[in-house]
Amino acid sequence: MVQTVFKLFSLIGFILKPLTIIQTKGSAQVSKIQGLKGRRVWDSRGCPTVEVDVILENGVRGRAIAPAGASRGAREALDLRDGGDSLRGKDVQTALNGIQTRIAPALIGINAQDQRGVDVAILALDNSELKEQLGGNATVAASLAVLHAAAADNGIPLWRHIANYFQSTPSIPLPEIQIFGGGAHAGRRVDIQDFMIMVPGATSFDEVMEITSEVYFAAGDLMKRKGRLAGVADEGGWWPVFDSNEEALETLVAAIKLAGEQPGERVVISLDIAASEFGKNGQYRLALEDRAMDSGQLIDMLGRWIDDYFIASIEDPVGEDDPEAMQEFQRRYGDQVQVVGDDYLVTNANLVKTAARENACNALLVKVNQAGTVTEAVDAFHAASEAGWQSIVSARSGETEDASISHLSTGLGSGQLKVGSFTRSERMVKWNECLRIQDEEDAPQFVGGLPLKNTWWGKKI
Ligand code: 2PG
Ligand code: MG
Repeated sequence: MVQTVFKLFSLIGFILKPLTIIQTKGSAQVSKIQGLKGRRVWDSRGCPTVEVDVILENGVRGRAIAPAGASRGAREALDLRDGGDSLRGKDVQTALNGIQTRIAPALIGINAQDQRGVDVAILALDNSELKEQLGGNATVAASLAVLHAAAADNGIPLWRHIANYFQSTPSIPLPEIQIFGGGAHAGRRVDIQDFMIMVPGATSFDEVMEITSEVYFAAGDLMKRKGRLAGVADEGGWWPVFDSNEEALETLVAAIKLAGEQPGERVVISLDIAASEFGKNGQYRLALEDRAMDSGQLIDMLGRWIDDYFIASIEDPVGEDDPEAMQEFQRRYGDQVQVVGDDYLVTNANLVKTAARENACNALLVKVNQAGTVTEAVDAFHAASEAGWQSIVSARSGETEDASISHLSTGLGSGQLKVGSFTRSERMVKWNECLRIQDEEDAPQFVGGLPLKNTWWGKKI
């Protein structure tokens, strides 16, 4: 009897072993981490930030840099800064120290191909809710650097490694591109933060770039004609010299027309209201217009804008502390526009699930540094997909030459990518990286068209 059981086990082992070998020969090979090095580098606003180099035992390397937000959600992973007088309190020595003394020792010897295992090991070091001990800037740079090293180790592009590891269908995303900056990215010259365009009518990523270039410079020409050309805001969009928030929308529509496009045909408008920046407890104040309003009045105003200005997507229409108003906005306009949660969801799978249950949004903004690790960000993306939502992978207002998000958006097949405007290299590096990905032999398809049913855009085509 014992012998029969033993034979049975050996037989099962005999069948399973080759399968295991096939599996480990693919993406699951063992590539141990030999070391991690953090260093201070500088971002697009001239502020210090964290870069991490990972080296594997076989000599393969990976590198990533943490971005930094200016309009930050209250529940996102902490951007750990030293405080004090020097460098306006923004130095990152504490975060770097955590990388050297805690993250590196914990990751050495771990298989870089096991991204979830790596991220779990990082999380085990800091059980505070917002990664207050290590800092989200330290954890995100470490987590992303490992992802890069694993891709390099497999000899494949990062987007392909992401698609393999997370079992997704890659695609080249539809960009969301800022034409006018505002809010916290433009000294609060206007209240609304991002005035953007999308080109869902384009047939290729190249065509999106061309049309965006025409619209961007047409907007600059209009500003010049009015004597209002005053440089650019943090993300490269034109500095918003306007008398009202709505004037920015009027100018954007005029710029689309001046560029030879009919608004609502191939080109639509997308806004990030970033309402938490000018409102609390359901009370909002548009400083530019010296106008106070409650949630209902803000929602009414945005509804009118949707009707008047060819808007297809609105991010954070009300404050992150105003869930009833989010639900109300989604209820009233969720079948007309993409309702995106950024500060409201902070790339957190649990918050996405709650919002899906409460029907408070229909799209997620994915920022890896809000979550703090790659795995947590991808978990949030999966939660959004399960809810039937769209996802937009996004940069921060403080950026660098790191183009990981172009690969993340492509690899996950997120459908949309937001990286700021159409000038300044910390932005262009991300758009240009998509062009390079598109040129690869086995490049994925461009998704095109805003995949929303029932938007007025959708009704039009
Ligand atoms: C946002 C981002 C990018 P920040 O709010 O979506 O525009 O801004 O990185 O400052 O949070
Ligand atoms: Mg936002």
